[in-house]
Amino acid sequence: MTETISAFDVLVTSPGRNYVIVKITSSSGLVGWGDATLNGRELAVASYLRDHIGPTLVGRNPGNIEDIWQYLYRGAYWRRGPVTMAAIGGIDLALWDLLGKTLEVPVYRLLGGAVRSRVLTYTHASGWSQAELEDAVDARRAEGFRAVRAQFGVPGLDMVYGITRDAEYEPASRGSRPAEETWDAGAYLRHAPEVLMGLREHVGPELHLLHDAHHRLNATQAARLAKELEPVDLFWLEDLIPAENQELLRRVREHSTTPLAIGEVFTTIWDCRTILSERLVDYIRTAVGHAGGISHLRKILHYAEVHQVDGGPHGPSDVSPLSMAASIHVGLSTHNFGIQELMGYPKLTTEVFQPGYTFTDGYLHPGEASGLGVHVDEEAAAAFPYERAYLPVARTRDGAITDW
Ligand code: KDG
Ligand code: MG
Repeated sequence: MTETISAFDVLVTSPGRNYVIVKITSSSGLVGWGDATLNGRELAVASYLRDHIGPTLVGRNPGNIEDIWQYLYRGAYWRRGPVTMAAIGGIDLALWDLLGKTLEVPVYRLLGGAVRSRVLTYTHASGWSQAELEDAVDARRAEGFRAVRAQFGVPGLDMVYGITRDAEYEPASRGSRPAEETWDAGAYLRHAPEVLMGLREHVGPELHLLHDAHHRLNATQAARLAKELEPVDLFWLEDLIPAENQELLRRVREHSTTPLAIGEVFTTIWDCRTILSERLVDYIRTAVGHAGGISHLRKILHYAEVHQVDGGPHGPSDVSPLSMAASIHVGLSTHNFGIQELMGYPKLTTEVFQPGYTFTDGYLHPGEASGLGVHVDEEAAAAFPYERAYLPVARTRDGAITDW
């Protein structure tokens, strides 16, 4: 007898930070789990799932993953956008997890099998001063990482996104409204080359160094930074300019050979079209959950492969361990997968998510458990109710809001 979807549920939980989890139960009693978390907008996705699209799935064949994807995307009058695509992504992940469990194979085998034995990963290190940054990078190296994203303070500013003196860094802060920071692109541009050159001298040539500008520069500033950072030999320079203006990256490319990465806020293949077809970046950063799930990320990566662009999916703490696992399955089975971000999670998350993927010697492996290989503890999830939290906003010195 053909399997059907017998129940569709959404869990919102906050074990250290907020997550939206999709639960799909099949008529044979198996459960597939997916991640639909959208940092700072979690409840909008939960409502989209619960109130609008979840009820349309009950009774369908959960193995028709591509048809369900097309039904939810093409069948809707209102397409695209982060809420829609995170919701579709959560469902897609849950369906792949369920199919793997039904066939008793890990998801990477359903995607064509392994094309590599392990997936290179990078993590974060930050320090306000040069010495603090070097200590933080050394600590991550000692844990086995071969690639580290380095963020640092800027003289004259009180706060800079991505830097903390706390032991555990979480980009979204709890409270009724976002924190506000001051941003000064000139001060940052004067400081960044010196810090990153110093860091390169400190770590030597082998360690991969990455840096993220969080879309805060204009095209002229971006070209200047990329050019000045060439001697640092970065693995990539990320999110230089606001992502909507993809054509402006042509200016940056004309002036520099520093490898570029962009795309963590893109949600469909159409958002990536210009930068991929013109090879305006070296790495595309779309996240498996935010960009419509495994089914859609694979299409983006295949399109990137045609243009010699590699994948480097987003993996901060707001991409839950379910998305992290899915991304590693995609990484193991997709030829042009370059690197996976692994920021790490607040300690409490392991009470809700017990992932089967492993980290060894700077590389990740998804494991051999059926499906995505992440156990979700529903009782633990219920013990951590949603808490409002936001990413900060930044203003320039005259008080105007800056780009993210
Ligand atoms: O939700 C978005 C943040 O987690 C994001 O700012 C982190 O830029 C980020 C990154 O590269 O991980
Ligand atoms: Mg980033």
